[in-house]
Amino acid sequence: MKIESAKVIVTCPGRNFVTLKITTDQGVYGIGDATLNGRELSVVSYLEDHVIPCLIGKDPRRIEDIWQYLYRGGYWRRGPVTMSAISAVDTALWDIKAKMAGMPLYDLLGGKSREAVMVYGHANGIDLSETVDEVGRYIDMGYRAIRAQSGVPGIKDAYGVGRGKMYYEPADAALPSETVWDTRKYLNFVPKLFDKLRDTYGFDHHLLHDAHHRLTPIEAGSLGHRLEPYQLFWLEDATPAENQEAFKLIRQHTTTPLAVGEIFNTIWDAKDLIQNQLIDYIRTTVVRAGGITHLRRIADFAAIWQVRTGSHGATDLSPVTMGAALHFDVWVPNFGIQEYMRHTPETDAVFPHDYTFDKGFLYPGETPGHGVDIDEVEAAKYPYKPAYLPVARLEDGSMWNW
Ligand code: EZ4
Ligand code: CO
Repeated sequence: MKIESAKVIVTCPGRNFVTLKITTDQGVYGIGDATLNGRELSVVSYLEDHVIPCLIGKDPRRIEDIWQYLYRGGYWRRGPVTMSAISAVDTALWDIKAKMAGMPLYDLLGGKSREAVMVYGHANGIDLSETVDEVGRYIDMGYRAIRAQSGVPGIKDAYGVGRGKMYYEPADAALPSETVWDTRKYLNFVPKLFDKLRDTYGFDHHLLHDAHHRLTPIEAGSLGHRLEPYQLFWLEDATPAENQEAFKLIRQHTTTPLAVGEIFNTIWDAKDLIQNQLIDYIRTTVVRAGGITHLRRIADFAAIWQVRTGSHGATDLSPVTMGAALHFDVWVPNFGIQEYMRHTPETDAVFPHDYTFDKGFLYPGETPGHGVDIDEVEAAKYPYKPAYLPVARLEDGSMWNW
């Protein structure tokens, strides 16, 4: 059995997605997501110019060998462009193998460990009262877990308050838009938000919050401590994690659970955080951290230290990643939670899929493979449009972390 052809499909049904489709000489095909928000075309080139020529003629059943070939064989290891490309190949090959076996992907991984995947939705509003109302709307829709992000008095473009409510989308401009950030105003506001949320809705739902890399370790420790009365499910990306040791300081000051890892590419980005038990949830995803093959390795390592999974699932991760992630989630023993942001109807039409939402849970389907396809005729209707994430500056003009 051989890989006969492979192609990259770029489409923009409201936002850009990059998809790899691998076809075998027996007619079976598989697809993988390669979308890297704001840097999409670099992965297109990496795949078309440097990966696809090496894949043609290889045996698609040898997933592990192909993974090692692209990782070790590339010499230049790791990084988001390389690892998103490897992820796309790996996801497509698992899709092919599961289709050949006639099994949903979760059966190939070892079968279901649970019946359903708990997801968290995104409530956001321009101010405290709108955000409180939005959380109520998510509770009414059946969500068990809700992330709350709010506009902050005195900060015009706080993270998490994008255009639109049903379909939050931060990559909004042909060149990066500039936002202004003020940590003092933010730290003053966030405990008030969660105080109001618990006061209004009680303690039966999981509440989450994303600090989106804005704080220093000691600021994060202080915020975590002040949020303890509100029993968050997690505080996400409290501080940048290039320096994994930075989380020691946060841990010394708070028992608020910590999550990190949506921008991580390999186990090496998370090794110290996990083995020193500096985090509670690892947020690596199928598309960013080397596909099913590598994500499984991270999860098994994390299980030793009682760190659970909480995969990234924003709208820039295509339905292909969502579908594959659900098969992974329903199998992985140390599952924690899955992020879920709805895609637009246009996106859902480009990527027909069989996963379903019911009462706060997502369910992978039963069709062989990961259950997500691409409609190439639909995809061709939406040509690529440059779109960047915003950047952030402090009030004095210094660059900060968006
Ligand atoms: O900013 O996916 O938890 N979710 C997030 C996202 C990220 C985007 C970046 O492409 O932090 O909203
Ligand atoms: Co995040």
